[in-house]
Amino acid sequence: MDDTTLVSRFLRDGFVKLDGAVAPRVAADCARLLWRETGCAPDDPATWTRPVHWVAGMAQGPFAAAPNSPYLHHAYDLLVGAGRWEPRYSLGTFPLRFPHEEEPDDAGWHIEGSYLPDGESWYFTNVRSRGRALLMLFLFSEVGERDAPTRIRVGSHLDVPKVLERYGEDGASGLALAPELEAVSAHRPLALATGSPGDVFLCHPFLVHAAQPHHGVRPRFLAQPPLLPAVPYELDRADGAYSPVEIAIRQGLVQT
Ligand SMILES: O=C(O)CCC(=O)C(=O)O
Repeated sequence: MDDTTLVSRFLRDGFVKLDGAVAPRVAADCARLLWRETGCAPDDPATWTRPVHWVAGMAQGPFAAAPNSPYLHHAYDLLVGAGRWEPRYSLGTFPLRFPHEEEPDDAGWHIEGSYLPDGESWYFTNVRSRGRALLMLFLFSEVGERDAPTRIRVGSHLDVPKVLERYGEDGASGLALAPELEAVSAHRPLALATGSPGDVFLCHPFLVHAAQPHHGVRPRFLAQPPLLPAVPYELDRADGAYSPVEIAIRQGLVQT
């Protein structure tokens, strides 16, 4: 995909899928380490006793390599701006979903929070996406439509800024925002984050998305870490040097 297409799709849809952004051997090593973390056996469904295993941060070599391919660095530069993001040498927050009759309790529409104000227990976000440059989805298993792919509301990143604007710099928690964000983005078409190990979805931090129950047969391995900002996003730049993430927020703020 050329740079212009990548940026225009991101602006329009709120995400862009980069096929093979992580080398196959790196992705396979990540998957092997994740299986070990679950204590489940890949070839023995009898050991898959829970609908979701949450794995926190992983920083072994393959997880340090995965977010740092030249292709991804170039895409971060295009979407966030050169010098405006922090390299990361780990991946975090893996919802590993297993085929299961039990419904998971974490499948609602939402955006991610990224900072924790004093005394709060849920992460917050604000209209400048404080603390988060991008939401990223790294696939570490083959994910078809029946393998509980993440659901995405296409273009919903444009519906969120006006809601967040009302909460000012303080922002609001992902939990408090969820019902309203679900309502304002309900008209958006649905996309599914399907693909192969090593594919990466780079998403606007305001993209409304949701997990879903897994009624298929193949466990679904995914990381959904943030790309962290090196400098805060700005919505009023004297030099007009807005990144695509900022351009989309500004578009959302004037959308009728
Ligand atoms: O598991 C998924 O498909 C997405 C999970 C998610 O969005 C979350 O828990 O924040």
